[in-house]
Amino acid sequence: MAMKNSTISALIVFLALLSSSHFSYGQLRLGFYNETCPNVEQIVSQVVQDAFSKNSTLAPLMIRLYFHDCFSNGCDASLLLDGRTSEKTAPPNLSVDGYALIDTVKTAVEKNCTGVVSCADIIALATRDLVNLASGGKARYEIPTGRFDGRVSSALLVKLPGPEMSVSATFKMFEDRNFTITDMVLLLGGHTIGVTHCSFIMDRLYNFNNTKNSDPAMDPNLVKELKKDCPQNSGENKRINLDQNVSSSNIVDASFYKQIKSRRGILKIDDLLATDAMTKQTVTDFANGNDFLARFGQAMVKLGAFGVKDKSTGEIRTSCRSCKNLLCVA
Ligand code: HEM
Ligand SMILES: *[C@@H]1O[C@H](CO)[C@@H](O)[C@H](O)[C@H]1NC(C)=O
Ligand SMILES: *[C@@H]1O[C@H](CO)[C@@H](O)[C@H](O)[C@H]1NC(C)=O
Ligand SMILES: *[C@@H]1O[C@H](CO)[C@@H](O)[C@H](O)[C@H]1NC(C)=O
Ligand SMILES: *[C@@H]1O[C@H](CO)[C@@H](O)[C@H](O)[C@H]1NC(C)=O
Ligand SMILES: *[C@@H]1O[C@H](CO)[C@@H](O)[C@H](O)[C@H]1NC(C)=O
Ligand SMILES: *[C@@H]1O[C@H](CO)[C@@H](O)[C@H](O)[C@H]1NC(C)=O
Ligand SMILES: CC(=O)N[C@H]1CO[C@H](CO)[C@@H](O)[C@@H]1O
Repeated sequence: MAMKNSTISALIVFLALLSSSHFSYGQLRLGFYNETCPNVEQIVSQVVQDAFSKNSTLAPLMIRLYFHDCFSNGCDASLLLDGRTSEKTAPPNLSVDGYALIDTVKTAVEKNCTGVVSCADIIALATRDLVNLASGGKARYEIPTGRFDGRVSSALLVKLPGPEMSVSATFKMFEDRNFTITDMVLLLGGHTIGVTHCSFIMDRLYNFNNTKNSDPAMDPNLVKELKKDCPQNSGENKRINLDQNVSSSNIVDASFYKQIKSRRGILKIDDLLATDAMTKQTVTDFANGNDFLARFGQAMVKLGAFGVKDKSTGEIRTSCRSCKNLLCVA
């Protein structure tokens, strides 16, 4: 029962397509709600645009919320669940916010089509729209939908990298989730917008590696400036821009990579990215443009496909803050 060569090659092409589409999207589809909620993307973008015009800090907040939700146990809106020991009560949740915007979007979507659209998809769409708005319309990407909402949310399951981990230890966590080193460099480009609190960099300013000195890897002029904003023993915990280019601190663009190459990275991991042998060439490439905005969008799409729940492992919540399933753990 010999197959013709042409049949075999057609089969190979078919299998390759099947596995590549599986790798990129799994169950997710562009326009998953075409039939069941045709206006969903329009509704999300309307609500998000109104909110952003009043409060642009929603952009960095939501980008970080998306990362934390996806990276820890998959993009399943488990971070949104309220509960005494749910995911949002874990220490790294410090200053994660944007929950109220998701509630507003969910209410608007439910009004139009009830019980159809998952909270996990709302996060992915709202994040996409905010990246677009915060880039002045230059970083628009299509994102597939079809996620279901998780039924498990536990602070004990939260696994996120810390800001003082090495590049290789951080990469281990990305690799475990099938992300490449380039994906990691692109996604850390999320630090082109938003802030950190002084508490995350006090050691770099005052007692790096127990030397009682500042981190020699940081531009000494920047150390001087930051010491003014983050004085020792002040009891304050101010916000510091992650992208130290004053003209683009709140803009999604490639300037973050230029800053970290000039020893002006704020978090230690940002600084290490520019000097570690595994990542420095990629950082240089993105600092020089290299289509960063388009590639950042594709990395966000890939992040959004991680750990997605399906009909049997997830649900469509009515309120993003509470499970429907009685067996839900939150
Ligand atoms: C890989 C290791 C990462 C580490 C260790 C890390 C760590 C941090 C820390 C410590 C902060 C400051 C939090 C605060 O003081 O309130 C922060 C902020 C932020 N992170 Fe990351 N992050 C990482 C990756 C990412 C990724 C992949 C994204 C998005 C794609 C992202 C997006 C953000 C954004 C937008 C902010 C600013 C939030 C705001 O302004 O409210 N981070 N990150
Ligand atoms: C939804 O509609 C868009 C635009 O017509 C199309 O590209 C996409 O493939 C459709 N998706 C599904 C799942 O039908
Ligand atoms: C913007 O929204 C965030 C999240 O809801 C909130 O913490 C912050 O206070 C708001 N800022 C302004 C200026 O309203
Ligand atoms: C959903 O919204 C669209 C346009 O915004 C509108 O035409 C449609 O009637 C709405 N459907 C429901 C059930 O509210
Ligand atoms: C990563 O990819 C491999 C090979 O395709 C697959 O077996 C594994 O389940 C994936 N891991 C995760 C966490 O998605
Ligand atoms: C921190 O100090 C330890 C021991 O003194 C040393 O081995 C290590 O290289 C230092 N790390 C950095 C980043 O300077
Ligand atoms: C700062 O940001 C602007 C865009 O707003 C960009 O043109 C410039 O190259 C950036 N400079 C550095 C040194 O990052
Ligand atoms: C919003 C929220 O749930 N914040 C919690 C973050 O985690 C700390 C403990 O690590 C809680 O005290 C906060 O309530």
